[in-house]
Amino acid sequence: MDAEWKKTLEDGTEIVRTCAWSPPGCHPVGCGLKLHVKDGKLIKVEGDPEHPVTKGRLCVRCLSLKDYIYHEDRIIYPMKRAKEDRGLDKRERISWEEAMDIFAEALKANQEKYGYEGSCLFNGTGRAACIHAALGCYSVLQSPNQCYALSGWSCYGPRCAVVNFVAGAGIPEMDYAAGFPLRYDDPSFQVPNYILVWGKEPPKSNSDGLFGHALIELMRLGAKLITVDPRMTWLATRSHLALRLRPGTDAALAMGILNVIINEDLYDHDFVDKWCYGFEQLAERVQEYPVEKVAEITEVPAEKIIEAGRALAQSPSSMTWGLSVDEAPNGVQTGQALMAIMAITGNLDIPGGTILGPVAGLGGAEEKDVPTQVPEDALSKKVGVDKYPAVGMIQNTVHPDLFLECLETDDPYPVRFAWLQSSNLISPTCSAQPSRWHKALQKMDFVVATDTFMNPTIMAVGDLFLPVATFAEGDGVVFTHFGSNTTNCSAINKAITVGEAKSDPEICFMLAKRIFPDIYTASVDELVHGYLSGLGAMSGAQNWYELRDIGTAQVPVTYKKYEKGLLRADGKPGFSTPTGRVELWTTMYRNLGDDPLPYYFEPKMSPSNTPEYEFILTTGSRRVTSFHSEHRQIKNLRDIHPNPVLEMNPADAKKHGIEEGDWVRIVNEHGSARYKVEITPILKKGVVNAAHGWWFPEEDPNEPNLYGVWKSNVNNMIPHGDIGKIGFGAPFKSAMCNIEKAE
Ligand SMILES: Nc1nc2c(c(=O)[nH]1)N[C@H]1C(S)=C(S)[C@@H](COP(=O)(O)OP(=O)(O)OC[C@H]3O[C@@H](n4cnc5c(=O)[nH]c(N)nc54)[C@H](O)[C@@H]3O)O[C@H]1N2
Ligand SMILES: Nc1nc2c(c(=O)[nH]1)N[C@H]1C(S)=C(S)[C@@H](COP(=O)(O)OP(=O)(O)OC[C@H]3O[C@@H](n4cnc5c(=O)[nH]c(N)nc54)[C@H](O)[C@@H]3O)O[C@H]1N2
Ligand code: SF4
Ligand SMILES: [Mo]
Repeated sequence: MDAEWKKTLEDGTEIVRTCAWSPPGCHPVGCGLKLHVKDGKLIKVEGDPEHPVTKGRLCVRCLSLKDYIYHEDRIIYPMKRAKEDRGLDKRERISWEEAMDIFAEALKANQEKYGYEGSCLFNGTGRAACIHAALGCYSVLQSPNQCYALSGWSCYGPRCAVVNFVAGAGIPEMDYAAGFPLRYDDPSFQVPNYILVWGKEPPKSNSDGLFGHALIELMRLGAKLITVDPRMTWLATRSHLALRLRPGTDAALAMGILNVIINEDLYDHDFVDKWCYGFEQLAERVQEYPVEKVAEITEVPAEKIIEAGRALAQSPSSMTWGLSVDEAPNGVQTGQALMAIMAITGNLDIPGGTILGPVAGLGGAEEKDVPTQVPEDALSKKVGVDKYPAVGMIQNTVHPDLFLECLETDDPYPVRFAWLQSSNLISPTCSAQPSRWHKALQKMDFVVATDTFMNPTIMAVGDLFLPVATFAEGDGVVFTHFGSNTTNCSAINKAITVGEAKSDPEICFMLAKRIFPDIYTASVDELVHGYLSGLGAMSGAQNWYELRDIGTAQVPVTYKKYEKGLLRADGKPGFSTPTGRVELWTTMYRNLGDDPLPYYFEPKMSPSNTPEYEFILTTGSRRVTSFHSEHRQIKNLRDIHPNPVLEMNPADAKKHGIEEGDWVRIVNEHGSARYKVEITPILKKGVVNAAHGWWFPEEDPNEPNLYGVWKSNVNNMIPHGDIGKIGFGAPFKSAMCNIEKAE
């Protein structure tokens, strides 16, 4: 890459090279951008052709960045509202000085009354903010209660737990040569024969740091896809095999594929002998899943299951697994079986295979270089980790379902100070049964929010609004896969200033200096860049400024790390598990009270368990025009998808006399929601797919309407607490419902 991060043209226009993260929302792909700035204003955004992975490609959200940044509704100054005015569209501009005073006084009052554990911080997903959440929660609030409120911690956390327990490693990802300067031409890389794309739609989601377009590049080089998805997605139509399963039956399908690989003796005997533990027990368990039975459970034809097993045994083959593994109470078993497929076929950590990462969490360990931490006695009070230690171990946060119960009942103790750091949880986003969270949050003595726009959650309960900078307005770092299996680490460069908005790390250190003036004596700028230098260390750069000059540092993959002693703390070959091997029979599952071998169970709500419902309800498949509840106010994005859509198969629609564009009400025992029907053959018969994240910025913001947040709130139909044994996974991708025509 060009060594200059900023250039000035003759007419005074500055061109700032940077990489994207959030806000506005995205996962850490870190797409390369060139921001054109004239007279301090962003005038144009283009892709950076020099970025080694994204090579100038951008999606519509980054191309709309200007509209987001300069939107008339954006809040760019600190605001306060009196507690008695909660739920009313009132606010008053204040200075940062006053805002910090209000914050510090409220926190102090809360700590005096309820202790360090009496406060909490909510973070959403995958954004830059989730990396900084630990700083805000553990170092500013000194509270143990960092909360990702999605029932069953159903995003990324379950997959992290699976790999950690099964292979003692960080998140696995398909090899797409992202860390090599020569990319696919690197002599050590091999194009995979098959790529298993499980419950994931990377061209739309670019999730977890995977650049979705890489799948298309690999297809062009000859790789064939096997997609596992109830919807016939764009990728599925281009797949060698499209396995259209019944939602929620993933674990059964994975066991069926294992049955084929083992019974047809297609597995890699050498790898299994040297590096796996519990193969005999797994071989016995898969006998309970003959393909005919699996075909019946999953609705995937037996011959396709057989073909998938035979294909994946052709090494190198790889896997990329998605949110559908997490958003199911049976998900950690699905993940365990998928890891077993990759392991016994010898596809782990080989060129063109599924690459393992070093262990590192998303929910984040405490930032050790920061001097203030949670006091020991408060740390041991983290809510819910006694019952679900896996969540505490892997994510280092509270257990979301138990935290809601804690807020509702004050058991084990009252929590009365909340920081909505990056979550709009009462919208159909980061919660099951958001109306319960709404009520629970109303009990707070004080709520501070750091965000870019007003949203239903902040409108309902926020007392203080601290305006956050977009990624174009502050320095930062972005690394793929949240530091776990990172192939690229890039600098985010401040190009413009908008109002008085500050970046998340700036806000954290401003507050830290206000609360602990004797401890944080350096300037905010020094504190922020010292902290960013630490976060960017995996790039190999000495400090953040060096990373800025590099732009995007590639972190080359080392293959077969298990042979080289690179996965274990003691430097010995093998895996960082109790047996030193990939545990097909998983000690940690057993220790946590679950079955050590993978198994399938029918979802609680399913055609056989709840026959009163006609449709399987899956939700939330991504659309490029929005990130969860974000972007609804950006006109050119909203114009593409103006309404909350329910996808329905033509035969199902016909049976109910429903026509394209009709409004319907989806209903179950937990709630109901209003949706506009899109009739499409991509959806399996008997399955409907509801979009999530909907609220209506153009509607009345005041309680009880709250921008219409309850109208199309599909999450009110997802039960609270229907989670897996070790605390992970909830049925966001496989609930049940009936459908009625609506006005
Ligand atoms: N039904 C259903 N519900 C789902 C899902 C589904 O598939 N189906 N998916 C779930 C998943 S996987 C997730 S992760 C959750 C997401 O849930 P949330 O993370 O709560 O998503 P948002 O509602 O977009 O809220 C994020 C808020 O943070 C702000 N924000 C964005 N980036 C930043 C940042 O860097 N800093 C700060 N301070 N603020 C920022 C945004 O403006 C927005 O208001 O939704 C879940 N909800
Ligand atoms: N544009 C955009 N990108 C995003 C987000 C966004 O809101 N907008 N959100 C981000 C976040 S936080 C996340 S976690 C990721 C998620 O991104 P992905 O991991 O790609 O997951 P989804 O898009 O939720 O769903 C992927 C596919 O799963 C299928 N599916 C539904 N039910 C099932 C099932 O039971 N089993 C199987 N096997 N498949 C099923 C859906 O049809 C869909 O095609 O996306 C991230 N990227
Ligand atoms: S995936 Fe799209 S929104 Fe996300 S950083 Fe890349 S171009 Fe921007
Ligand atoms: Mo997510």
